[in-house]
Amino acid sequence: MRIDVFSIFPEMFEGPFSTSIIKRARERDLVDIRTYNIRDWAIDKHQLTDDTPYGGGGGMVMKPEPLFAAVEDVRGEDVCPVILLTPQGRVLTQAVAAELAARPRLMLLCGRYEGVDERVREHLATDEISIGDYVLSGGELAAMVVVDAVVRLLPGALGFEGSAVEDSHATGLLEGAHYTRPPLFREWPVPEILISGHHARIVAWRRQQALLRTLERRPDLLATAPLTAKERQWLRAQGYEGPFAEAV
Ligand code: 9D3
Repeated sequence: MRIDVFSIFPEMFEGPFSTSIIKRARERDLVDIRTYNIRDWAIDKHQLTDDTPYGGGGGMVMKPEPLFAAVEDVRGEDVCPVILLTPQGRVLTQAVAAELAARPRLMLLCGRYEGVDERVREHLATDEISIGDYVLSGGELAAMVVVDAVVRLLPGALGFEGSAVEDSHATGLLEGAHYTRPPLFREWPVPEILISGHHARIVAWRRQQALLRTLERRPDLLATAPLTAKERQWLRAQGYEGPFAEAV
């Protein structure tokens, strides 16, 4: 997969894209990530990438010409999603990450200031993504979140960190507790079941813990999680009164 990222602060990406899973995925050639400075396509002598908004109101808006020139140059004859990171986009979920991970090439555009000229949305971007309902200072951190969520889904990207199919958001549930040595830390023991060696019972206990934690913290997830009839019945007994999706 190839990912091109456009920003006026490309140096922001250095640490996250050179560390841990993304670093290893790049070394294994699972992903070719390139960052570009939009300013390199600015035409005027001051290399301006922003300007004042028509109609007034203060703040600055990203100019369309450098963004169009940068994307068109780098894209060449290729057709690929051009994703604008914006608070107005569809919200990133695991399903969106999986959809993007299936594409051979992505382009990510990071806005700054109050936003980008509307013609970028209308005629350059093919998709708009937000990472949630809070205000960031620009699209860069959002682009890093998108890249991280996508790259770890690429086959071969995860090593002993575990399998992406067992991720809490792949089961549709939150995960239960995790423990490691020592078996007794201060006066707090590891649950006896985990030390018992009864693998089938441990699997069942973990599933129950995941269901309980989801019920306590994110009951909204139970509406769409794949659950067996027994699990639904058990959740009802625990007091869950919300909806369930189709049975599995
Ligand atoms: C005054 C209105 N603001 C909208 C809430 C303007 C504004 C604030 C922050 C416009 C852009 C930004 C910068 N944020 C992003 O570019 C951004 C973002 C975000 O702020 N939250 C969640 N996801 C994203 S993706 C890009």
